[in-house]
Parts: sequence; structure tokens; C-alpha cells
Amino acid sequence: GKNLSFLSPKQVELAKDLVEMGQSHLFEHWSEPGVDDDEKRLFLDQLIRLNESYPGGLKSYIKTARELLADSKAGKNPYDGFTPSVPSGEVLLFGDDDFVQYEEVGVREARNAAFVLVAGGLGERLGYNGIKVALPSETTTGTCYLQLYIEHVLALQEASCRLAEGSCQAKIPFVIMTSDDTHSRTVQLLEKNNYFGMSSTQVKLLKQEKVACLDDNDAHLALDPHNKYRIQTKPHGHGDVHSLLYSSGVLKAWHEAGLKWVLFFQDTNGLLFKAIPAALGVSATKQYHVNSLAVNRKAKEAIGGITRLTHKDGRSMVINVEYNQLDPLLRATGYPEGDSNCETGYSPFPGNINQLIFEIGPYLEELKKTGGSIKEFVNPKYKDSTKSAFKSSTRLECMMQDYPKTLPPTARVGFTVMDAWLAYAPVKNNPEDAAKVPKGNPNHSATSGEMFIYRSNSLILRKAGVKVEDPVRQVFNGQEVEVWPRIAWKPKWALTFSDVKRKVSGSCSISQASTLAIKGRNIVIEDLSLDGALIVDAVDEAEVKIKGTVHNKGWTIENVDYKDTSLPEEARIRGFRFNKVEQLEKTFTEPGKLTLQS
Ligand code: UGB
Repeated sequence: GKNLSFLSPKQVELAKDLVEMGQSHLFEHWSEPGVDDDEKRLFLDQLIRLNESYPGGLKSYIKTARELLADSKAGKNPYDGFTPSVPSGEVLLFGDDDFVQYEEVGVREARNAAFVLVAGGLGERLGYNGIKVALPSETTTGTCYLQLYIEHVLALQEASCRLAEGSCQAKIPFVIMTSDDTHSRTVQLLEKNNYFGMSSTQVKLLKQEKVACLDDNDAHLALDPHNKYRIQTKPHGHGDVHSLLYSSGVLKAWHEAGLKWVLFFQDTNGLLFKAIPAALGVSATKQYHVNSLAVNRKAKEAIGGITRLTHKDGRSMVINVEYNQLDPLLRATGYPEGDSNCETGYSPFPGNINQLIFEIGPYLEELKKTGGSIKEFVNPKYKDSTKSAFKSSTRLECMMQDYPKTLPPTARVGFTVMDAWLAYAPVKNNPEDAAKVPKGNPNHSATSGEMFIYRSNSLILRKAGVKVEDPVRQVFNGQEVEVWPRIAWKPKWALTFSDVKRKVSGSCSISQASTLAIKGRNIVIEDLSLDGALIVDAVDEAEVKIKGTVHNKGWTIENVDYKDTSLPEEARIRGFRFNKVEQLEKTFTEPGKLTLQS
């Protein structure tokens, strides 16, 4: 009944639709016509964006919200009727023959792949002020996560092309999903660093929109408490990646270009690319439509459990059960111990690390039907036991690993388990929370994230025949971790176990106090005895051999107090920094065969 002539027809249409959806409260407080008209237009523009960025629009959002809120109020368990059991998947042991073979297949396939990094999250649990992909993955080389990922994709691209018959111009597409919280800082990081060596056309950013908040069980959209002409919004979760790949046309373009695989991964796991060649090899060999990567999981570890869920009616699926739901589900279905370790010292349920590999053809076919919308959930905090009012507004959320939930039983959904030491080193917890993690469980902190990279590299070199000295245990920011020699290398130096084996030979040894950074491509290590710090770089055209004994005072580790605000946040959150006392640092700038012999 209001005079709406100052609005565009599109704006009026949506306003009318919203009133029909029971959302007239959005307009009731409007000032008289002529007052705040610009604000009102902006308000409707925001509603149009919310409407267009959600598959099925606000109508569908509100409908789903009402259903999920009713279920939540009724205390309905989403797992009602399902019994969990331990699923069987592909279990790979690093360095075994089949692991090595899968790696070779995976590298070959990589030129038919596209990579998608979901990096729209703020990382509230970590509490770092910057974007997470700008954090150093380790501080020996200072390589940030985004650089690490891009260099890995480039190295894979090159290695894969080398295996191709005939000429290969493959440029592996790299998509980053951002959000309003991370978008501009991600762009800045890329631009400031020339896309870390990737061509800028190879990188595409897709920004996810937040979704409307809900005030009550009737799914009344919530007004921003600070602005009555804005809807309050919150993040919808990493599950948005599917609808974005679909609605942007990116997925279709990849399919038309003949690409076969899309790999999803998260913002802070410095080890994930150690698992990618073999996991992609498994996907290709087993022809999996969906392959999720998993690692051995400690009970109560904040990672989801891959579970077989069998329904009373016979349906069955293998799916991630999120960490906060695994324990209650187990207790409710005949496992009185809940989420607990078995005789192996690990949970029998493999831990989801949210590194997913989809075959593009079937994925695109499915998204044509769903538009990329996947199963959502709602998690309202109620005022009291009547569950009739919320403490604060809520919203629908979704997770990318829930994609298989709506697939038909004919879909080939599998998972691949690898050693946690090899493949998983997330940075999620702030120092205080990380210090409270039960002893023996990974801390998921900046401290463990860095130390796990050294452990992984040390164990890989050991497997390749290098005598790497045992670690010592040390406490940083209240967390006890194993400190292995600080070993880091560029992806172009070695991507697979076979690469590593080709590059180390003879009798090599590395002491616990050592630091080794290999930054060049064609560097081989032969009969090296290292006790100290050695940093080697070389142009691609140089073929360098490192031999002999390197002994110096090296880089020592200093404890850092995370409360000491005079230090950079990057050091504080890990609780240590290096004191670069002495090192042998050598950069080979000329092509040709060269030897560093000491
Ligand atoms: N992310 C977005 O891009 N957009 C969003 O709206 C939210 C997040 P968290 P979470 O493997 O390590 C997941 O917060 O959700 C990005 C799995 O669900 O780090 O607690 C964000 O930037 C869980 O099963 O993780 O837990 C980040 O890159 C478990 O396996 C990514 O999504 C765990 O990760 C994950 O966000 C794990």
C-alpha cells in the first residue's frame, strides 16, 4: 500500500515477493516516501544480491530455513535411522610400490586438472589479523601458503607436461574462492607478488556472498542492528564453492576445454600437496567420481570422520560426519564410548581433511540438476528450552564435503587414507586453545603447522635413505612438539617420492640441529653430512651437486612469548623464531654443471 515509484520495477517486484514470503517486517519501519529513499534503494539492491547469489533465490532460502528450523526445534536428529560403521577405502602407505605408482599416474593426470582453493574464511579460531593464505607455512624460507600452493600447481603442470606425448601447453587453472572478508587482501597479495610466478590469467577469484540472517523460527530475515536499511548477513560456509563454480560458468568452461578433474583444498595445510599426486592417481585408476582425502584421526580431533551411514531402509553412503556430531552419533547407536581411539591409538574413522577430487563430467551433470546447492544445516542458539526465540540471529550453513549426500547410489564415491604425518598440518587454533588440546593430539596451531612440515620432510628423506637424526621435544606457546631438523624444499625440486629418490644419493646425514633449504630445481645431494645450516639456490639451467661435510653454528631456535606484542604476529603465534647464527648460503646463477664440495 506504499508509494514505491522511487524504486525500479525489479526492486518493486522483489519487495512484493518478499511480502508474500511473510517478510513484510522488512518494510514496516520505512520512513515516509521522500525520506531515506537512497537508503531504501540500497536496501533493495542488497536484497536483490542476496536473491541472485543463492540457488533458487530467497524464496528457496526461506523455505529451507523454515524446514530446518522446525526440525531443529523438534529436536530432530539429522542422522535419525542411520547406523554408522567404519567404511573401507584405499589405504596408502608412503613410499610403498602402489603409492609410487599412483603418484606417477597422478602427475600424468595433473595437466587435466583444475585446482580450487577455498579461502573465504576469516579463521576466527586462529585470531590472526591478516588473511590466512598470507601466513608463512614455515619460517625457514618464509614461503606463505598462497605461494606454496601456486608453486606446487606450477611444478605439477610442468612435470605433467613433461610426461605428455607431443607438445603440451597446459596451464592448470587455479581458482580461489574468497569472501568480503578476504577478497581484497587476496588480490593485493597476488598482485604485490606477481602471482607468485603464475600467469595472472591462470588465476581466477570467485567471491562468495554472505547469506541473510534469520531472527526466529519463522525465518524472518534479520535487519542489521546498526542500520534498519540493511539485512544482517553471515558466512554461509565453504559449501558455496559448488554453486559458484556452476553459476560463474567456470566449471562448464573446464569441461569444454577437456579437463577431467577438479581438486578442492583449504587455506592452511602446508602438506596437502604431498598427497595430491597419489590421490589423483587413485581417482584416475579407480575412476572415482568423488575421492576425499583422509588421514588417521585421533579421537576428539577437530576434523570430521569419514563414516559409512546405513539407513534402516537399506540406503547407505560414505560421508563425512562433522567432528561435533560424530561423538553423539556413536553414543546414540550402540558405541557407549563415543568418539574414542581403538587399539591402533587412532579413531577407527578416518579423518576428513577436506581435500576433495571430483571428476568434472559427472560433477557438472549433477550441478545442472541442483545448481550447486547442497545440503544445509542450521545451528541456532536458543534463549531457553522452549526453543521459541534465539539469543542472536542465525543463518543456514553448508559444507563442501556434503556434496555426495545428494548423489545417487550409482555414483562412485571413494576415499583415500594417507599418513597424517605426510599430508596434514592445518593451522586453525590460537596459542591458548592449542595449548588445551589433549596431549598426543595434534594442536592444529601455527606451531604444529610449521613443525609438521619439517617432520614430513625429514621422514621423506629418511625413507629415501638419508640418515636424519631423531627429533627432540620442545615446548612453544604451551604446546609440546617434536622438533626435527628444519628441512624445506621448493615444489620444483621434488613433487613425488620418486623425485626425492632421484635427488639424493650415497650416504647422507642431517643432524637434529640442522637447517636445510633447497630452493633450486636441479640440485642433487650426494654423500652430504650436514650439521648446521645450508641454504642452496640455483637457476633452473644449473645442474648442481652438493657433496661433503657442512658444519657450522647453524640457526638456533628461540622461544617467543605470544603475549609479547613488540614482535610480529607471525612469530608470536608460533612461539618461536630462528636466530640465524651461521650458515652456508650459496646461489648458483650460471648455467652448467657445478659442484659445491666442502
Ligand atoms: N571457508 C570458506 O571459504 N568460506 C566460508 O564461509 C567458511 C570457510 P575451517 P572447518 O579438514 O581441516 C573443515 O573453518 O569448517 C574456508 C571440515 O568441515 O578451517 O572447521 C576456509 O577459508 C572438517 O570436516 O574448517 O572444518 C578454509 O580454507 C575438517 O575436515 C576452509 O573453508 C577440517 O576442515 C575450512 O574452514 C579440516
